[in-house]
Amino acid sequence: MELPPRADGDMLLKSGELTDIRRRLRAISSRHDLRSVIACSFDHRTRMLPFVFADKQMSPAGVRAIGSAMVDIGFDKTRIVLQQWNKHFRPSQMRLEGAMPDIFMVSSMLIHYSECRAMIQDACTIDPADRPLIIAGGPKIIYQPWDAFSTDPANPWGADVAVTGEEYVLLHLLEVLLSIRGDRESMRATFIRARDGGLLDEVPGLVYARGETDGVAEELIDTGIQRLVGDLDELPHPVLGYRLLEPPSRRGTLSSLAVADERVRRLSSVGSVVLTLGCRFVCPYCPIPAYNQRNYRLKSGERIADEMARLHIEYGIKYFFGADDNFFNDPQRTIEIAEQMVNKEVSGIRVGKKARWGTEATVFDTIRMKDHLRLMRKAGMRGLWMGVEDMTGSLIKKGQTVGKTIEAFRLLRERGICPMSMLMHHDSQPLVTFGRPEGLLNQIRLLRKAGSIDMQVLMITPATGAKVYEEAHTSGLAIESAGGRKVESHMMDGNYVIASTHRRPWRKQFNLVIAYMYFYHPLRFLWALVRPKSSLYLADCGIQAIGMIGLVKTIRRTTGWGLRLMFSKIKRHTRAPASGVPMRNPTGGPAAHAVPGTPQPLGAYVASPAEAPAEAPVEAEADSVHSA
Ligand code: B12
Ligand code: SF4
Repeated sequence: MELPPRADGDMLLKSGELTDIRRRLRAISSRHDLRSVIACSFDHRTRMLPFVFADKQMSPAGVRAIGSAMVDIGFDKTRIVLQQWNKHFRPSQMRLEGAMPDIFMVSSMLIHYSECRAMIQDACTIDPADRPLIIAGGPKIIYQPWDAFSTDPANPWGADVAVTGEEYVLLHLLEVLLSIRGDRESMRATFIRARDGGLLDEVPGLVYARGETDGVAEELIDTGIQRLVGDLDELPHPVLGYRLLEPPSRRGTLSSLAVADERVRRLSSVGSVVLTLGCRFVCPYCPIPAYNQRNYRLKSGERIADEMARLHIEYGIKYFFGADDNFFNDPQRTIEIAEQMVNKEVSGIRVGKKARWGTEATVFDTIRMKDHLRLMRKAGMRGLWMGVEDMTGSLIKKGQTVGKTIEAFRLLRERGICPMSMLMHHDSQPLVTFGRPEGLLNQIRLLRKAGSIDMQVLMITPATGAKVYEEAHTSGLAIESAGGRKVESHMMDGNYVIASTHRRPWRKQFNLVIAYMYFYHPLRFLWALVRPKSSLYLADCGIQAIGMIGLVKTIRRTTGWGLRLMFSKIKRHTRAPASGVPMRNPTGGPAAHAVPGTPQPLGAYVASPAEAPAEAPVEAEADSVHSA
C-alpha cells in the first residue's frame, strides 16, 4: 500500500515555516542543555555488490541531516554514530561529556532493521532514571513505524516515539516538548507528560504507544502523514552534520571527540547531498512518488553550489553524490540549477571547476536533456546512474528502449560523463537469448559496449510503501522461508531472490552472480588499462577492482540461499507484514500508516465505504526497487 496523500493544498509546509521553527527553537535552546546521540543502523551482512564501496565511504545523508538540524537550533552536544564504522556501538554504554544523553535517536533503512531493533532493545536496558528519550526514524520507520515497538510480552522494548517524516517533524516535536519542559526534567518525562496530555496529537508524522499490558503497548496512535518542506533551501546546511561524526572504533562506547575536520574526507570521501526529491513517473513497484505526495521538491543551484563549496572548504570533500530520485525529472528546473551552479562563486571557488558529482536519472529524461549535457558537465557532473531496469521494457515501460538506452549512454560518454547502469532482473527474463536483446547477459554486453562503467543487477523485490507490496505477499510471490531459513530484513536488498514464482527460483539467484562475474573480471580490468576506450579509463579500472572485491563477498553471502532455493521446501507469505498492535489516529479513526491486516482498537471508528480511500488499480506483476 502506498502512503496516503494529505489533502490537496495541505501537503507542503507553508513557505518559510521550516525557517520559522528553526528560529523559534534557536531562541529557546540556550535554556536547555541537551545532549543527543543519533545512530545510523547498519547490518554488516549487507556488505556486497553493488554497494560495497558506497556503503562505508559515503556517510549517509539522513542522520547527518538530523544532526545538522540539532546543531542549527543550538544543540551542538550531538554525536552521530554510524554502525558502518562502529559495529559494536551499544547505546547502553554511550556517554557524552561524561553523561548519559537526553535523547537517543536511531535511523534505519528496511535492510538494516535487525540492528535498529537491537539498538532500541539495548537502549531500553538503561536504568529508567537515566533513560534517554528514544526516537526512531528513517526509511524503515516511515513505512512500518509499528516495528519500533515490541509485541512480545516475554521481551518488551520499544522506542518512545517513531517519526514517520523528515527534519520538520522532529523540530515540531522538540518545540512542543521544550515548551512544557520543567527545570532539570528528563526529556523522557517531558515526553510522557506531553503524550498523556494529548499535546503530540497536533504534530503530524508521529506514532507513539498508549496503554500497556505486560510491557506491550495496547495501541499505537498515528498522528498522520507529515507535511513536506517544498523549498529545500529552507533545510539546515549539511556542513553542520559532518562535524558530529563518531570516529570509527571497535568499542561499544563513544570517544571524547568527534572526527576532526581534516579526517572527514579520508573516512567519507564521497559527500551525499540532497539536490532534488521526487519523481513524476509512477512505477508501481516504487514508493517514491507517493512518499513525496506527487511533489517534486528542489534546492536552488546557488544553494547547492554553496553546500558543495563549503563542504570542500571545511572538509576537503571533492566528490559528491546527489541523493536524487530522478535529477532530470523537470528539464527546465534542472537547467536552472546547473546554470546557477556554473555561475556561482563561493569564497573564490567555482563549484563546476572543483566539485565532481554524480546522481540518478531515467534513460528517457537523459535523452530529453541531450542538448544540455555539456552544461551538466560544466556544473561538475561526472557520472549518471540510470534506471535502465530492463532495456526492452518487458518489466516496466518508462520510455526506455534498446536504441534509446544506447543513445543515452553514447551522449553521456561523448560529453565526458560516465554512464552507469542499474538493471532489474525478473522472473520472465532469461539469462541469455540468441539474436534478441531480452537476455540479462545480452543486455549487460550491450551496455558495456555502450560504455557502462558500473553495473548494478538487482532482483526485483517488494518495496514497502509501493502500490504492489501487499499483492506481492497475498499472491504467493513473496517467499517467507526456504529450508527453514526465514527471509530476514537484511535479505531485502535485491541481492537475494525472495519474490519469485519461477519454477526454479535458484536459477534467478545464480543468474545474478553470473551477471556480475560477466561484468567484473580481471580481463576486463586489464583491458580497460591497456586498451582504454575513453578518457574515463581510470574510473573504469577502479570500479572493476572494487567490483571484483564485491563479487567475492556476494558469492560468499548468497550461495547458501541459492542452494536452499534449489534443494529445500519454499514457504510463501500469505499476507503482508502488519502491526501486531491495534493502530488508530488520535480521534479514533483509521491510522494513516496502518496497512491492511492491522488490528483495530476495540470500539474503533470504521470508515463507511464512501469514506474509504479508493484502492488504485495494480498495474504490474510486482515489486521492488531503488529509484530512477
Ligand atoms: C543515495 C541513496 C543510496 C546510496 C547511498 C546510501 C548512503 N550510504 O548514503 C546507495 C546507492 C549506496 C544506496 C543503496 C541502497 N539503497 Co538507497 N537510496 C538513496 C536515496 C536516493 C537517497 C538517500 C538519501 O541520502 N536521502 C536524503 C536523506 C536526507 O533522506 P533520508 O535518509 O530518508 O532521511 C530523512 C528522513 O528519512 C528522516 N530520518 C532519517 N533518519 C531519521 C532518524 C530520526 C531519529 C528521525 C527523527 C528522522 C530521520 O529525516 C531525514 C531528513 O529528511 C534514497 C531515496 C531518497 N530520495 O531518499 C534511496 C533509498 C534510501 N535506498 C533504498 C534502497 C532499498 C537501497 C538498497 C537496498 C538498494 C536497492 N535494493 O534498491 C541499497 C542498500 C545499500 C546498503 N547496504 O545500505 C530505499 C530504502 C527503502 C527502505 N524502506 O528502507 C530508498 C528510500 C529508495 C526507495 N526505494 O524508496 N542508496
Ligand atoms: S523507479 Fe525511478 S522512475 Fe520509477 S517512479 Fe521510482 S524513481 Fe521514478
